[in-house]
Amino acid sequence: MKENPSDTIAAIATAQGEGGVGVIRISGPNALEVALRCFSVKGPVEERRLVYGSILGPAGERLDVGFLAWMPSPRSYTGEDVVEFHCHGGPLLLRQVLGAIVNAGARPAGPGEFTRRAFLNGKLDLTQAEAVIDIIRAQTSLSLSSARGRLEGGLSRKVGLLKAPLVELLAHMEAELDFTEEEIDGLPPEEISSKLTEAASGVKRLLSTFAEGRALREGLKVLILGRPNAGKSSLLNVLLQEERAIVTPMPGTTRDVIEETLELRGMPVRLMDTAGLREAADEVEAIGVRLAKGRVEEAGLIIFVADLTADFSGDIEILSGLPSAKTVIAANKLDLGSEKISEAMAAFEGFDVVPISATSEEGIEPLKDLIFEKAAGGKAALEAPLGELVASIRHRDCLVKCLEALERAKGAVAAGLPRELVATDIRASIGSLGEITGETTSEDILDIIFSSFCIGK
Ligand SMILES: Nc1nc2c(ncn2[C@@H]2O[C@H](COP(=O)(O)OP(=O)(O)OP(=O)(O)O)[C@@H](O)[C@H]2O)c(=O)[nH]1
Ligand SMILES: [Mg+2]
Repeated sequence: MKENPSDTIAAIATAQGEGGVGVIRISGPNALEVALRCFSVKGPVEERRLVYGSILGPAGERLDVGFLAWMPSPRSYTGEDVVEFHCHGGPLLLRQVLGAIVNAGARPAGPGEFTRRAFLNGKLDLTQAEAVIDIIRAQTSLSLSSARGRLEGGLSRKVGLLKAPLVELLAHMEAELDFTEEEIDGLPPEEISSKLTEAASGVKRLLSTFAEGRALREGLKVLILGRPNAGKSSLLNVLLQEERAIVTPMPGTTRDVIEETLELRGMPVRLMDTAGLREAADEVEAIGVRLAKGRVEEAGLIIFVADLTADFSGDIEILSGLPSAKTVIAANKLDLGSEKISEAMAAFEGFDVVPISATSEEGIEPLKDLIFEKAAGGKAALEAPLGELVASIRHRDCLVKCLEALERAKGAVAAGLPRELVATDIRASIGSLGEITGETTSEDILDIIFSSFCIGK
């Protein structure tokens, strides 16, 4: 995007569609001048107060009556002069008002341009700017809390804490490079190594929050698999608390992939019920089985439903082809087959197994706990505050790059390489942390981030 801070930009800030009130936002050096060309008001326009008046079209005709709010730089969302019009929330009306504002000298804003300006003017760092869109898109209470915590600077603070000791270490080493040995005490290699190890374990701890952060931000895809008649559709219905999928005593009931979303312990979950896995009896079923298997890769978690009243050998065969790290087993029909639990536990050794009954609903709550825990990457990972979770692939990749640079630095110290080389790697690790908060982020990356925003934000 051609970012020119001398442009004054404008966009409809409220959602598309009909609403009680619609807000149009103008930002840039000429915001007030542009606004007053299409707003007639009797009294003075005071800053940070709503003033009532008429909104005028290009020929001076009245388009609407409403309020104008003036927020002069730097105390505004973007840090620039900002003016808002609050008028009736009709889509056509709002387009006409925006047209009048553009006619008066503003340029229509691109996606995320207001937030991009807020970032460039230092009102928000990059993780906070990214959190703005996460707040808008949040579907569940935990997702929202996590985004809110990031907007409040939770993740940035965490990254800052990782960075500070590295900056200190680098400063010391650079001083060593500038002075002779008599003038300054050099750090012993063991001390540099131990500082690097400490930093690396901090980065690893932060990285371990990615599974939960991502699941909260993007939603977790949960695939229900199992042999015909095991009770997959019954489990889907119980989790949704509605009769969504057809359940019959006949094996081969479900043919298509049935997808539904639900909130599980505050986490957004996309559940996929599938056709039972077996040598299909007809072509439709065969397609269903293929579709089910095709979803394994994209699933964040697999619930494999086994039937406690049936023989487990078929299950074991299918399970051998599934990724065990992301598979949990729901041993179903507990109401009929409780005496076979220990047999099931032995047969499914190496997997997490929860005995359940989709009919009596016994075991469903423990199953939900396990799904949540697995999605978050284990119990320990769940302890991090929601606002400090690593939630996006961009953040994860920066941390991985940081870790690689720290490992290189450690290797260089161990190999007795010159301090300049160690310093270069430490500098790179600091740079990767800086990319997370946007201190060292290229224009291209900013383009990618802000292009995913809506216009008007
Ligand atoms: N007693 C008992 N019956 C169950 C339980 N869960 C499912 N059933 C019964 O098992 C039969 C099959 O259930 P479904 O949910 O249709 O099984 P499915 O795995 O979706 O089957 P397909 O779609 O054919 O692969 C139905 O008659 C259900 O009522 C359970 O926990 N206890
Ligand atoms: Mg089914």
